[in-house]
Amino acid sequence: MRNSEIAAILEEVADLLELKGVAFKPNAYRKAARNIREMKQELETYRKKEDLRAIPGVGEAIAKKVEEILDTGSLRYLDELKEELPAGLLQLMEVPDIGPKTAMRLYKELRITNLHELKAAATSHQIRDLKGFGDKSEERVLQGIALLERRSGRMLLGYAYPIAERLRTHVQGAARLKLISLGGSLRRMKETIGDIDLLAGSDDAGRVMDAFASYQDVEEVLERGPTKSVVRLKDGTQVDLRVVKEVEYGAALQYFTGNKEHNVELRSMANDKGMKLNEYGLFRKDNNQVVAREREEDIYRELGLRIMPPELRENRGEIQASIKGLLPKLVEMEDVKGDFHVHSLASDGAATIEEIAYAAKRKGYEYVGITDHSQSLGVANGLSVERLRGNMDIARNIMERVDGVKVLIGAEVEILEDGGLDYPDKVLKELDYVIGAVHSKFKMSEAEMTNRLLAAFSNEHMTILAHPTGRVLEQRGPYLFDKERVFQAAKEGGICLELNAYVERLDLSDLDCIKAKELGARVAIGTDAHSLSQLDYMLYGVATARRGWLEPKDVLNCLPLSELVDILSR
Ligand code: DGT
Ligand code: CA
Ligand code: CA
Repeated sequence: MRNSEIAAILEEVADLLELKGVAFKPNAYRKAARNIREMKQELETYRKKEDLRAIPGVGEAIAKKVEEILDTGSLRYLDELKEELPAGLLQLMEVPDIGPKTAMRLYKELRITNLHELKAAATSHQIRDLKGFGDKSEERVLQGIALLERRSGRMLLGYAYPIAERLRTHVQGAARLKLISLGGSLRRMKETIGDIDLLAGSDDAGRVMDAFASYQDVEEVLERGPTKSVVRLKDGTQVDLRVVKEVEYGAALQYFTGNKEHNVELRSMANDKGMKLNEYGLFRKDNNQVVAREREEDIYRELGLRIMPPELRENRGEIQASIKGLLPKLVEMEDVKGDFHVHSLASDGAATIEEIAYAAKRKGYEYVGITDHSQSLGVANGLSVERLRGNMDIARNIMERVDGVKVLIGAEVEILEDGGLDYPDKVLKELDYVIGAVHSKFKMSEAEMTNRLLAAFSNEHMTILAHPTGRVLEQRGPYLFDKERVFQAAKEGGICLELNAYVERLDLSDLDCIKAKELGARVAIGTDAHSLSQLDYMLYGVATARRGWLEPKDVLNCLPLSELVDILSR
């Protein structure tokens, strides 16, 4: 470990302490970091002869931490601090120009908790109106985000999708097109997107390219050709548009939807049948005659297949299932009768229970579950028993006034280190249902985390396990636990596994949904919305469920209210 690396760890500690609002300590860590950085001798050598406490600014506590870093290469204290704060908030500070103070202000004043929300706020010009900010700083924030995105390379589905849909709608209208679609991983609704692909079918490609380039958010046209254009949008996103002849649209759409492995499989099937398949169509090998190309389903049909939804096209058995006529009838948005995971103003949400109830009603839901955080989660303003009871009263009151939608009173309750839940049983009993959640001590061993989850399952009030793996897309991997055992136990105990639809989570993932279904555990989709607009994240939850082969019978939200009651009370 070099001195600069050790200093960087201490500076990170200082940032996090500052973010938490701790006084004095951050400066102590900064001062120690600065002095260590400026030392001529490497600490590794220095400590063999001298006492670390002889370094200016390094007292007993910091010396111990430096020793731990030198011995182990990391610092447990830093890991613990990281666990206490929303992962997204740490990522805000990776944007150049955003330090802990700014991050905290963005959090407090605009309720921004992650890069996605920061980008949305900057794009809709909310940042420039903050005191001490302006057009310039807003612009720099956007540039900083674009930089970070280029570094990781992949965009989140929930971020890319609305951008692509708006652009698609614009091109469709401006060029008066019938045939236009998202393509690639975005059409397959994959959780992260490498680039945005659009495909149009038109015999007047010039008009389509003009419409594309004229979109208000286009910053620069990077490439413009007869069949393909590439633009960069103001927020840094890059979009490809391909235009093919109308008669070739189906073949091109099939090809550019992918995925690649799915396509390779289809090509080999075509080959076995004496045909060849490419982006222009399906042709007979002997005389090059066109077999199919106008419509996607024609291509599949001529290969002896039933067309399947794009979400399944990952070469995970969908081709075999299609041959045998065993494709699942996937869950759809129309099947969804409610949302199980919504935060209100009482904890860290932005809307009142009443606003949430009306928003759910407008969505045509039969029910919506209010699930604020429990008492131990201080950073998210978790509710004491007293405040929780107050919230229950408010919710009951609203139910009397708002009809046509049932407000379920739940809570997102911390699963403590020993697997206990964060409210006493008699309080849990008063709730309609309980979502148990792990938000702390992610670094337990696999055995410990498995026991922790199983212990939580043994509480009779536990209904749903929130974001079961704890992963945060592009930020934090899942914690360790025995997935088979836990999913199996969920099935046996009648506990649902959440598919958290929050764009940064999508947890369960598609593959985890497949596993849950295999083991017979039911899935409950919850948006984890912290504002009314985030109720729309249901789309990404349903998409992920579809990628996980889930059918309405596998998903708790597809049950009408009348059938829900028994399950929630277990
Ligand atoms: P991404 O952008 O990394 O999230 O993933 P995709 O699936 O969107 O991949 P992309 O953008 O490279 O290409 C779009 C589609 O074009 C892809 O899903 C399938 C098709 N494709 C691309 N390259 C090949 C290839 O080498 N062979 C075949 N058969 N299809 C390809
Ligand atoms: Ca792509
Ligand atoms: Ca592409």
